[in-house]
Amino acid sequence: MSETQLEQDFQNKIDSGEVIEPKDWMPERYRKQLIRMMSQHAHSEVVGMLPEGNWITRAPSLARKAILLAKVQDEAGHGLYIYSATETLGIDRQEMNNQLHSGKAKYSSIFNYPTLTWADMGSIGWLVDGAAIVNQTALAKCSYGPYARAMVRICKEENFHNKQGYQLLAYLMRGTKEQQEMAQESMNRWWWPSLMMFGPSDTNSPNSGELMRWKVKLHSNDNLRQRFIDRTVPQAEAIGLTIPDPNLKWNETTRHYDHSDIDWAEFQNVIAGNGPCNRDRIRARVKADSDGLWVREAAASYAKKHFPN
Ligand code: FAQ
Repeated sequence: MSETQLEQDFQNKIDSGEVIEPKDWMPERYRKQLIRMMSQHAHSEVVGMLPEGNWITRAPSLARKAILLAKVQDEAGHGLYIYSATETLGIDRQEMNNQLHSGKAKYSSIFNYPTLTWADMGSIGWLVDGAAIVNQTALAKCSYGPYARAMVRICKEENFHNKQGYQLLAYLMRGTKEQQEMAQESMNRWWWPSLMMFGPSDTNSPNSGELMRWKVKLHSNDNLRQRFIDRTVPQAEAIGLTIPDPNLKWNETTRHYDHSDIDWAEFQNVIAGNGPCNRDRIRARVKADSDGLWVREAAASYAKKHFPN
């Protein structure tokens, strides 16, 4: 069968809602795009452990420490599921890690911001996991089977993360004036970077057209961003937090919130490697990779000896 015919059959399968599995024929470009997007997603989960890990030893109670530990551990698991799903496309984990360390592969811009106060643990859970859920609920229906299946479990866990973050902030908002101010100050810093998680605006998103045609992405960046805003504003209002956007206003005609423009220069600067924590994040990952080398070598040697086939 000619390449053109194979591509046509592939597109027909996608259009009719069939799921693509690792052994199915797929265009090389589909495979490459999935590796790019999924490996970046896996890296985000693992790099995303760093800003929260920063607060484990300083959690204000044993219960909060246990919740935070469980959350950070969940993120490691999410990284593992997505790395494994990406490996079904013919790339191994070390190669993905090398791409992260060299800067060839990106990870989410959001994790280049520092966690300065305890309230940031609430903002990450509520806003960052909240944004991740909106994006990943759609990805759970994407055309590539292993990615979609990984998303189902991840979304369940992210819902727990989201709720604990919201509850943390709600608790602070019922506390002293200082606690309320800490929560609001944290919200002020995390709101705009959370909106940037959805990627550039649709008119500036080079990968969206292809990914939507292949039903990897089911909705555009702006569409998902708007969904996140619409569901988050009433939540903020319910606990007395103010969204740091003077132009935020419910629009009766569109039935969505209008909002100010996003600072795209800041977004581009962060994804180009110049955010407040980019260098620290990569340094930490490179160190973890080299510190863990002996463990990987020992495991490989054990496996070779005891499970030769
Ligand atoms: N940060 O053409 P598009 C989480 C890049 S998981 C950095 O629109 P695309 C869980 C993009 O890669 C969060 N780079 O790209 C958690 C591309 O560059 P490239 C991660 C970004 O792929 C919570 C260029 O800009 N989630 O938070 C970003 O169609 C708490 C052009 O952009 C996922 O990865 C960004 N925000 O759409 C963990 C979900 N946005 O690669 C710990 C899966 C764009 O050509 C604690 N990914 N870029 O050099 C996606 O849905 C998509 O890949 C988008 C980007 C929407 C992120």
